[in-house]
Amino acid sequence: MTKKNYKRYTITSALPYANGPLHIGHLAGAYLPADIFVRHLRLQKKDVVYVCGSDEHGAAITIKAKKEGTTPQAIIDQYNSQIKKSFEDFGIAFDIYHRTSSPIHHDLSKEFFLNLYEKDEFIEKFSDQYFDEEYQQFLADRYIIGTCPNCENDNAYGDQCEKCGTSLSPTDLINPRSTLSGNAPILKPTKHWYLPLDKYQPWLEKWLLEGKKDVWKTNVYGQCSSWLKQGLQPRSMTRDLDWGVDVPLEEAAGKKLYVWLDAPIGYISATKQWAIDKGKDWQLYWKQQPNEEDNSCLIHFIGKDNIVFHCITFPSILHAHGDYILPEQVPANEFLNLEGDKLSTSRNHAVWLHEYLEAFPGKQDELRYVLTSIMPETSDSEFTWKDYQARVNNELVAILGNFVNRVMILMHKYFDGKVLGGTKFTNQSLFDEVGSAYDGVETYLNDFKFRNAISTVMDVARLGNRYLTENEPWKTFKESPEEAREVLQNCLHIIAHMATLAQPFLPHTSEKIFGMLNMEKNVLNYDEEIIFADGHQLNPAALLFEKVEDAVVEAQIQKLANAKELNTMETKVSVLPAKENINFEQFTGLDIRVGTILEAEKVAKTKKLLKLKIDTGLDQRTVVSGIAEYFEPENIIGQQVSILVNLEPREIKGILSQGMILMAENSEGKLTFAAPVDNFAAGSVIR
Ligand code: B3M
Ligand code: ZN
Repeated sequence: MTKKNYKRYTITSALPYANGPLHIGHLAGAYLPADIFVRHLRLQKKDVVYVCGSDEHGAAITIKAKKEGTTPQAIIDQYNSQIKKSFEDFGIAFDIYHRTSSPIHHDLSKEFFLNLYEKDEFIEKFSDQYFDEEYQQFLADRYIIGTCPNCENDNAYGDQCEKCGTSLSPTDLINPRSTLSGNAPILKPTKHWYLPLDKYQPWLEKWLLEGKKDVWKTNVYGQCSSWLKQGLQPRSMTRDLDWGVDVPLEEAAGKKLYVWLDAPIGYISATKQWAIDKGKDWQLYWKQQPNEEDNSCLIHFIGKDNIVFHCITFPSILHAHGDYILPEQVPANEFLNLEGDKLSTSRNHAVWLHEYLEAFPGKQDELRYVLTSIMPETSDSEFTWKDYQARVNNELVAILGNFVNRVMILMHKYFDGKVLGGTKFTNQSLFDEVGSAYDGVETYLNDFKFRNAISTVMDVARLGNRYLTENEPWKTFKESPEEAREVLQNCLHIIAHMATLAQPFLPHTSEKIFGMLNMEKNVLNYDEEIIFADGHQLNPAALLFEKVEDAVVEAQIQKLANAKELNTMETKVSVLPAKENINFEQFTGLDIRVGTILEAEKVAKTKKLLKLKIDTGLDQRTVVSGIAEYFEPENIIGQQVSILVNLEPREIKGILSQGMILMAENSEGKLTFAAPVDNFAAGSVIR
């Protein structure tokens, strides 16, 4: 990262959609790294604001509400509080956790839109958009799924393929279908306001391609440059939706701002709210200052699926507006996998933060430690419970916890926990090594190398353990208690510095250590040498970490396996249960024949019905069949079918239907004809 000394920092973490709880992938992706970074800045007494909040708009919310048969408002209220609590539990130290449903956010988003509108930045155009006839609704991007033209993933969304990351328009999809009705949508004209990304392309090339080369992480820079190479297209900033921020134009009644227009503005509105609450000036954190040196350093922490929005779209909006600063850094992480498989909310293949804390109460730092150690900084990484156990037992318990515990126990045993005269490090090489750990952590964090940074902190614990073991105060105590005291007190210095260094990573542990040390401040200045007053009394030793037993880990592995099994069972449940037995007479009572479709036409004012004329071999008769969603009338003339000919005739939509066509239906409701494999004479008996 650029080594400039910034006057101020504006740090953001992606606003999670308030449509589900958080799992370890979220934490490792966008929140832990930001929290560590921010805590580190705060330790250095930097002026920093760290903002986040719930993303409460967009189809992610309305789709969830529809699925659960409730309102979007109920969904966002429920998940906003659950998510907020998880963040608090894990010590993610936001200055504010806000909501995009708040009035201050709606106002600011509209202001942004109008600012660009008045500058004539938008391209206004009518375009054909997908429309679900059954639901009488235009379909937002996320309401359309289809096959990705890039990687052939069958479940790509209208705005993005989550498999290959390509950003898409709904009309790019092959075989699009509506997620509301499952039908193929029709195209209908509607007016929208487009952000001319193509117009900003030359500017982006300069600012990003030239300016961020070797500055941004390679995974981020690489993605951006490949988009720019493909050439940017205008992107619509409005949607035909009934949930979101209103487009502030009379002619746009009923339309909403695109969620990816308003969501990043959520960072700014959150800062505004924080400034109101704290009596600060939000503009110092977001606006360009008269003197460039005074600008705040804006950093967005996100997961890799959000790169395009934070590196291309949002900066373009800020640039078009003109008053705002641009991100210095967007240190996006890659994805975290779980036990050999992608994390998946829908398949419940996840370690949910609230469930983790039920199983491991008070063990936030253990998870923070493991996730930081395996953070997917430059490529996808993997969480396994065995690895969790190994890292907790062999590192936190055996190295860090053990060091602190040994020193505390010995200090109490030999010296009643009283520090005498030992107000300074008396060992220069220890002092130097601890000093270089401070430099190491600093350098690594500036480069967003969280894994290296946390292992540097652990090296301080290793150093302490080695020093203690080499000097054996338990042996020297009898002959020379003063020597033993000196060694142990040097160890106390190491512990206090280690607790300071660890604070951004393991805040709960750091606090516990300072509690044991009975130190008022819970962090040191970086080069603080004098720590303890003569006669300082330590508090009793307390255990920092517990070993994770095999059984505990196995239970977690089993839990994931159970979820997997349940998931496959649920998939199978869509295979209908078997019906009760019938006897042979009942079976032979069914008169099923081969028939041929002679004519087919849609039944007026219905979506599903076709009126068919069938040659049954016995006669030519009319059958009304609910297959119109899957078959065009002209395509099925001549199709052979199986027809139940002795079904009581009945009237459907005013048409007398005589018989029933047999269809196979899969779990998704798709239909296909159950017909003879070879062409057979109409009237042939099926039995
Ligand atoms: N809510 C997407 C996500 O959770 C989105 C991030 C918004 S950041 C401004 O992945
Ligand atoms: Zn794809």
